[in-house]
Amino acid sequence: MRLSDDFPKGFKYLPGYFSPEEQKGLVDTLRYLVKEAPLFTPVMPRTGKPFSVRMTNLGTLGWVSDRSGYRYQTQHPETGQPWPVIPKVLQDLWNKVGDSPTAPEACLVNYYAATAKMGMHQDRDEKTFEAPVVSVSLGDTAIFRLGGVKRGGPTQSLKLNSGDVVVLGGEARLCYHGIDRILGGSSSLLKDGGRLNLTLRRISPF
Ligand code: MD6
Ligand code: FE
Repeated sequence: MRLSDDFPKGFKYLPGYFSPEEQKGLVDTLRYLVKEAPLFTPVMPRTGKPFSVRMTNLGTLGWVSDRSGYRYQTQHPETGQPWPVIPKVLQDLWNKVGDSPTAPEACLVNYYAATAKMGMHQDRDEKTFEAPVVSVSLGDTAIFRLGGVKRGGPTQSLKLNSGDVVVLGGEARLCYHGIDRILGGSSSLLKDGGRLNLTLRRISPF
């Protein structure tokens, strides 16, 4: 395992980007938006095995997974409604750290209960990889694993605390990554515990 300050080019780790007050504000906003677009449990393509995370989306497009595959779509799979608009605070984050000339189209919202995890994956369902993926962590600390662009290469792990921002851009845009585990009870930000991860994405070419 490499030292955790030896990051691939294009990977940014911005610990404590959001202050505790900003995190509270963001959670209040999300609580309101999740009433409009409730968390749902996605299932794996073909097998139908449920994910351990629950998810929803904000923006003009949202990422979904069901028996027919992974894709971006304009509507919530259960309500049939368009996804809520991405709040200004997240648009501002994208503009500050995203190095991208256009706006994000999707914000995937993942909720991890204390036992949830996310296998190593690349984010490659987008039609362009020119723009980065910008991620925000809220609530319980997660053990994040970062690999290279090839599956099975060396990895490093880092703790993502509430308020931290991570950017996968440039040469790091297609790096493998995942969540090994959540440190349950490490934060009191979310009423019922657990962790929210927000990932801002651009789907279409500029
Ligand atoms: C998570 N993050 O932090 C999972 N994807 O819960 C991601 O899958 C991710 O942190 C793309 C870019 C940054 C990320
Ligand atoms: Fe990802």
